[in-house]
Amino acid sequence: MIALITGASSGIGWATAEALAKLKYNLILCGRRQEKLDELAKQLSVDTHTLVFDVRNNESVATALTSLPENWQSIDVLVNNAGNAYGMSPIQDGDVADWDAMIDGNIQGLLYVSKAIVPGMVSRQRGHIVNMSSIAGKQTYANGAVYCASKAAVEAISTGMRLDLTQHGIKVTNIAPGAVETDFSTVRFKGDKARAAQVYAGFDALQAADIADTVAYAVSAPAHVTIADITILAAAQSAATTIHRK
Ligand code: 8X3
Repeated sequence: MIALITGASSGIGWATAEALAKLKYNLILCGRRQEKLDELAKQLSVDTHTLVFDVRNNESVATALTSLPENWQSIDVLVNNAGNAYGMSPIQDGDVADWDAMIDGNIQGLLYVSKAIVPGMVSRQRGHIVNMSSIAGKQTYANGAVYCASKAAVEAISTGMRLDLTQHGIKVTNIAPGAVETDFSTVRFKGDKARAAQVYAGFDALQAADIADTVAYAVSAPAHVTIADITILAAAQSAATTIHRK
């Protein structure tokens, strides 16, 4: 069985590669940094194929994915994990370049990759798509309008994909994590590590492996079961921005 993971060079994507390798999936690892993908591939005990592209560029996505060797083309599981948050500010202060980056990556990128992979699943009449959404796709919070909107779009796309693809034997799982301690907040706050650390201070945040376990659970469900939508919060978290800190 073959799984393709976008955003595999760090965080949830990296952990998902480890979890799916444990399930004996051979893995197509996609990301923007070849050396990171190589480092990940080296420690996995399954066959791997690495692809470097930016999901925001449809031409590179299409070129990379149509170049897959024949024995890597029958993808069973697509994990649309690549995505990011850039900036956090009230709407009137938002940076247009940040908005573009979030909309291009989190929405268009997911669509471009899906466009390259899903037709093959339809022709094989089997497959499983796992879309990485966020609690932010279900609950909009202050200073996060565009990030939340991009993840709300992922929620809608997951629902739409399920409506269109169930008849073709394809399952769609939407996963909505809460506060996961990765470099997510460092990227969001443009490298401000102290500010990023505050996000995860005073409680046990989710770890990338917790989300990877959920992906593994969803793809391991019996043939007659679709895990459609899972929200995962840290135990100390009750809503997107409501966290009980010590
Ligand atoms: C990341 C979760 O709540 O920080 O998608 O937006 S949150």
